[in-house]
Amino acid sequence: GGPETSWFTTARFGMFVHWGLYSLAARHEWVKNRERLTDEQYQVYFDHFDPDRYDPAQWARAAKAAGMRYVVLTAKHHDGFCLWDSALTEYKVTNTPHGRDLVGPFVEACRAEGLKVGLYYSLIDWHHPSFPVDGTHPQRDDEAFKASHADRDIRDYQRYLHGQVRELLTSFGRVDYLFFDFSYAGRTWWGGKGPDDWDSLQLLRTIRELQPHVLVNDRTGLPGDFVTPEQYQPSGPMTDNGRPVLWEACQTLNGSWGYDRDNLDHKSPDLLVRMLVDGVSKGGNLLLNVGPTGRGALDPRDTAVLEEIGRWTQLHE
Ligand code: FUL
Repeated sequence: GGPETSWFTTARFGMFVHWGLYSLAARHEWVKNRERLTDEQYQVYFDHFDPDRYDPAQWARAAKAAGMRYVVLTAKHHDGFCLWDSALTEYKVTNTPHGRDLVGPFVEACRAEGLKVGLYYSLIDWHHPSFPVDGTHPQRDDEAFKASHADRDIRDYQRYLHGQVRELLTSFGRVDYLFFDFSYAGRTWWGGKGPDDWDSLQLLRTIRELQPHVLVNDRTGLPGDFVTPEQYQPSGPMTDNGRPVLWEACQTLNGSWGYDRDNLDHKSPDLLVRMLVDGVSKGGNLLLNVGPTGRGALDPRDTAVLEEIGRWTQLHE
């Protein structure tokens, strides 16, 4: 058969993990864009990336105890840094001081706790030499940079992205879920990109061929297996042309996806439980985010909230 949806519709609750070089900067995963950092300025995080407290078994236990049934890890976010030993780039964890793949141990830890495995892959890439300098790019206002990189060909990048997705689906065993991020075709002022830019049609074909059961989200610019309202709660069951669709709201704990050290704006466990119940009552899932530190540890403020939520979900298991 095709995409396997039954686990997803009974799971209801999952953990999103945003983790990468930006976790060391500790001020939002869009820091490279927001502060218009150059590759050279951003390199400091690569040179110091050595997550000595990375313990995916602890992440998995925390997710399980909170009542979550799946975990989704950012294998690559918009900054282009890869958490696995990709053969297609040097911009990867195995070339940092840490020197070891992070995705494999993550997958094993989830499996050991009986959790489904999801991977996030950013279509946007602020490091790849062929990714056009569009309105999301950190150097978007640097006219000289733009002029000297005007010949970037997204088809080169397309080959890279397709190759990397193939790696993710052939190196770590079964993957249950893929979250691509994102098409922005409507946003012309960003130099909007859509399915032709990513060759999403071929991408989805490759995915179906390699792992037919995997669920794919709706951000490749083509319809996927589920839709992904971000940081809002839909007002009712979600539909597409009048037909019900699978959906999953993704929500932050404090408005930031990446570790944001000085952000004290956590949602309360009470509010989060209400959001979970609200979504489930409308037929949806909640993918709740945590942002581990640059050293790989869960933020104690996040784990405290997860433990509280767990006290509620355990009553209702
Ligand atoms: C957005 C991204 O730009 C954010 O950084 C985050 O990953 C969120 C889940 O999706 O579109």
